[in-house]
Amino acid sequence: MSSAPDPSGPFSGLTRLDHVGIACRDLDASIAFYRTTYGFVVEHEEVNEEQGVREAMLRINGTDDGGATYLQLLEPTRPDSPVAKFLDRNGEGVHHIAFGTGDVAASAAGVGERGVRVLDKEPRHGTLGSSIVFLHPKDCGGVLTELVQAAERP
Ligand code: V0V
Ligand code: CO
Repeated sequence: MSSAPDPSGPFSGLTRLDHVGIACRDLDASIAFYRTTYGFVVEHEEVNEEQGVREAMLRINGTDDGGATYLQLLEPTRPDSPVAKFLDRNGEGVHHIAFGTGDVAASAAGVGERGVRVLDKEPRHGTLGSSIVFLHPKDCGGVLTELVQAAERP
Protein backbone atom coordinates (compact mmCIF):
# COMPACT_ATOMS: atom_id res chain seq x y z
CA MET A 1 0.00 0.00 0.00
CA SER A 2 1.42 3.39 -0.93
CA SER A 3 1.13 6.32 1.44
CA ALA A 4 1.73 10.06 1.19
CA PRO A 5 5.35 11.14 1.79
CA ASP A 6 6.15 12.30 5.29
CA PRO A 7 7.42 15.90 4.87
CA SER A 8 9.41 15.61 8.09
CA GLY A 9 11.18 12.45 6.92
CA PRO A 10 14.24 12.05 4.75
CA PHE A 11 13.98 12.74 1.04
CA SER A 12 15.59 10.23 -1.33
CA GLY A 13 14.77 11.49 -4.81
CA LEU A 14 18.29 12.83 -5.43
CA THR A 15 20.95 10.42 -6.63
CA ARG A 16 24.16 12.32 -7.22
CA LEU A 17 26.06 15.58 -7.23
CA ASP A 18 25.47 16.65 -10.85
CA HIS A 19 27.63 19.77 -10.89
CA VAL A 20 29.19 22.64 -9.02
CA GLY A 21 28.59 25.96 -10.78
CA ILE A 22 31.44 28.48 -10.70
CA ALA A 23 31.02 32.13 -11.65
CA CYS A 24 33.88 33.54 -13.70
CA ARG A 25 34.52 36.72 -15.66
CA ASP A 26 36.46 35.09 -18.50
CA LEU A 27 35.27 31.63 -19.51
CA ASP A 28 38.27 30.84 -21.70
CA ALA A 29 40.73 31.79 -18.95
CA SER A 30 38.81 29.67 -16.44
CA ILE A 31 38.74 26.69 -18.83
CA ALA A 32 42.51 27.06 -19.28
CA PHE A 33 43.05 27.09 -15.49
CA TYR A 34 41.13 23.83 -14.96
CA ARG A 35 42.87 22.16 -17.91
CA THR A 36 46.43 23.13 -17.03
CA THR A 37 46.08 22.79 -13.25
CA TYR A 38 44.00 19.60 -12.99
CA GLY A 39 43.71 18.14 -16.47
CA PHE A 40 39.90 18.57 -16.67
CA VAL A 41 38.68 19.16 -20.21
CA VAL A 42 35.53 20.65 -21.72
CA GLU A 43 32.91 18.09 -22.72
CA HIS A 44 30.29 20.60 -23.77
CA GLU A 45 29.85 24.37 -24.23
CA GLU A 46 26.67 26.35 -24.82
CA VAL A 47 25.03 29.76 -24.46
CA ASN A 48 21.77 29.81 -22.46
CA GLU A 49 20.09 33.15 -23.18
CA GLU A 50 17.23 32.52 -20.72
CA GLN A 51 19.72 32.16 -17.85
CA GLY A 52 22.12 34.79 -19.23
CA VAL A 53 25.17 32.53 -19.27
CA ARG A 54 27.86 31.23 -21.54
CA GLU A 55 28.89 27.97 -19.92
CA ALA A 56 31.27 25.04 -20.16
CA MET A 57 30.82 21.58 -18.65
CA LEU A 58 34.00 19.81 -17.49
CA ARG A 59 33.35 16.13 -16.75
CA ILE A 60 34.93 14.95 -13.49
CA ASN A 61 33.60 11.39 -13.22
CA GLY A 62 30.73 9.05 -14.07
CA THR A 63 28.37 7.87 -11.34
CA ASP A 64 26.75 4.53 -10.62
CA ASP A 65 23.26 5.71 -11.67
CA GLY A 66 24.54 6.30 -15.21
CA GLY A 67 24.86 10.04 -14.69
CA ALA A 68 28.01 12.08 -14.32
CA THR A 69 29.51 14.83 -12.20
CA TYR A 70 30.76 18.07 -13.73
CA LEU A 71 32.20 21.47 -13.00
CA GLN A 72 30.06 24.10 -14.68
CA LEU A 73 31.95 27.29 -15.53
CA LEU A 74 29.62 30.28 -15.96
CA GLU A 75 30.37 33.61 -17.64
CA PRO A 76 27.51 36.15 -17.76
CA THR A 77 26.15 37.27 -21.13
CA ARG A 78 24.35 40.38 -19.80
CA PRO A 79 24.74 42.73 -16.81
CA ASP A 80 21.30 42.06 -15.24
CA SER A 81 21.73 38.25 -15.10
CA PRO A 82 22.05 36.25 -11.86
CA VAL A 83 25.72 35.43 -12.52
CA ALA A 84 26.60 39.06 -13.35
CA LYS A 85 24.92 40.24 -10.12
CA PHE A 86 26.77 37.54 -8.18
CA LEU A 87 30.14 38.61 -9.65
CA ASP A 88 29.47 42.27 -8.81
CA ARG A 89 28.70 41.37 -5.21
CA ASN A 90 31.12 38.52 -4.49
CA GLY A 91 33.68 38.31 -7.28
CA GLU A 92 34.56 34.99 -8.87
CA GLY A 93 33.79 31.80 -6.95
CA VAL A 94 31.31 29.01 -6.27
CA HIS A 95 27.86 30.14 -7.44
CA HIS A 96 25.65 27.07 -6.95
CA ILE A 97 25.52 23.32 -6.43
CA ALA A 98 23.29 20.96 -8.40
CA PHE A 99 21.88 17.57 -7.42
CA GLY A 100 20.83 14.99 -10.00
CA THR A 101 17.42 13.31 -10.00
CA GLY A 102 15.51 10.95 -12.27
CA ASP A 103 12.38 13.15 -12.02
CA VAL A 104 12.97 16.85 -11.46
CA ALA A 105 9.28 17.76 -11.11
CA ALA A 106 8.76 15.13 -8.39
CA SER A 107 11.95 16.13 -6.59
CA ALA A 108 11.01 19.83 -6.72
CA ALA A 109 7.57 18.99 -5.29
CA GLY A 110 9.14 16.91 -2.52
CA VAL A 111 11.61 19.62 -1.56
CA GLY A 112 8.86 22.26 -1.77
CA GLU A 113 6.73 20.25 0.67
CA ARG A 114 9.57 20.61 3.14
CA GLY A 115 9.27 24.41 3.09
CA VAL A 116 11.98 25.32 0.58
CA ARG A 117 11.00 27.90 -2.07
CA VAL A 118 11.25 26.45 -5.58
CA LEU A 119 12.09 29.39 -7.87
CA ASP A 120 10.82 27.80 -11.11
CA LYS A 121 7.17 26.75 -11.40
CA GLU A 122 8.01 24.61 -14.41
CA PRO A 123 11.38 22.97 -15.11
CA ARG A 124 13.52 25.08 -17.44
CA HIS A 125 16.02 24.23 -20.15
CA GLY A 126 19.45 23.37 -18.72
CA THR A 127 22.77 22.35 -20.12
CA LEU A 128 23.19 19.19 -22.22
CA GLY A 129 19.43 19.04 -22.81
CA SER A 130 18.67 18.73 -19.09
CA SER A 131 15.61 20.01 -17.18
CA ILE A 132 16.38 22.21 -14.18
CA VAL A 133 14.83 24.08 -11.27
CA PHE A 134 16.47 26.38 -8.72
CA LEU A 135 15.83 26.52 -4.96
CA HIS A 136 16.10 29.79 -3.03
CA PRO A 137 19.51 30.13 -1.36
CA LYS A 138 17.94 31.75 1.71
CA ASP A 139 16.03 28.48 2.36
CA CYS A 140 19.15 26.32 1.77
CA GLY A 141 21.62 27.68 4.30
CA GLY A 142 22.93 30.33 1.90
CA VAL A 143 23.62 27.86 -0.93
CA LEU A 144 21.90 28.43 -4.28
CA THR A 145 20.81 24.89 -5.17
CA GLU A 146 19.70 23.45 -8.50
CA LEU A 147 17.95 20.15 -9.25
CA VAL A 148 18.81 18.51 -12.57
CA GLN A 149 17.17 15.78 -14.62
CA ALA A 150 19.59 14.70 -17.32
CA ALA A 151 18.39 14.32 -20.91
CA GLU A 152 17.21 10.85 -21.95
CA ARG A 153 20.03 8.90 -23.50
CA PRO A 154 19.36 7.73 -27.06
C1 V0V B 1 22.04 35.62 -4.62
N1 V0V B 1 22.14 35.28 -3.31
C2 V0V B 1 22.88 34.18 -3.23
C3 V0V B 1 23.23 33.84 -4.55
N2 V0V B 1 22.68 34.76 -5.39
N3 V0V B 1 23.27 33.44 -2.17
C4 V0V B 1 24.02 32.35 -2.43
N4 V0V B 1 24.42 31.98 -3.68
C5 V0V B 1 24.04 32.70 -4.75
N5 V0V B 1 24.42 32.33 -5.98
C6 V0V B 1 21.60 36.02 -2.17
C7 V0V B 1 22.06 37.46 -2.19
O1 V0V B 1 23.31 37.59 -1.56
C8 V0V B 1 20.95 38.15 -1.43
O2 V0V B 1 21.17 38.01 -0.06
C9 V0V B 1 19.71 37.36 -1.82
O3 V0V B 1 20.18 36.07 -2.25
C10 V0V B 1 18.95 38.02 -2.95
O4 V0V B 1 19.87 38.18 -4.04
P1 V0V B 1 19.65 39.23 -5.23
O5 V0V B 1 20.61 38.93 -6.33
O6 V0V B 1 19.62 40.59 -4.69
O7 V0V B 1 18.17 38.90 -5.59
P2 V0V B 1 17.49 38.19 -6.75
O8 V0V B 1 16.24 37.70 -6.13
O9 V0V B 1 17.44 39.11 -7.93
O10 V0V B 1 18.39 36.92 -7.21
C11 V0V B 1 18.72 35.84 -6.40
C12 V0V B 1 18.21 34.53 -7.03
C13 V0V B 1 18.58 34.55 -8.53
C14 V0V B 1 18.89 33.35 -6.29
C15 V0V B 1 16.71 34.42 -6.84
O11 V0V B 1 20.00 34.69 -8.68
C16 V0V B 1 18.10 33.34 -9.28
O12 V0V B 1 16.93 33.23 -9.64
N6 V0V B 1 19.00 32.37 -9.57
C17 V0V B 1 18.62 31.15 -10.31
C18 V0V B 1 19.05 31.21 -11.77
C19 V0V B 1 20.55 31.23 -11.93
O13 V0V B 1 21.31 31.48 -11.01
N7 V0V B 1 21.02 30.98 -13.23
C20 V0V B 1 22.43 30.99 -13.55
C21 V0V B 1 22.98 29.58 -13.61
P3 V0V B 1 20.95 39.22 0.97
O14 V0V B 1 21.78 40.34 0.49
O15 V0V B 1 19.46 39.50 0.87
O16 V0V B 1 21.35 38.66 2.31
S1 V0V B 1 22.31 28.78 -15.03
C22 V0V B 1 22.65 27.08 -14.86
O17 V0V B 1 23.16 26.66 -13.75
C23 V0V B 1 22.34 26.24 -15.93
C24 V0V B 1 21.84 26.76 -17.21
C25 V0V B 1 22.52 24.77 -15.82
O18 V0V B 1 22.98 24.25 -14.80
O19 V0V B 1 22.20 24.05 -16.82
CO1 CO C 1 23.90 24.86 -13.08
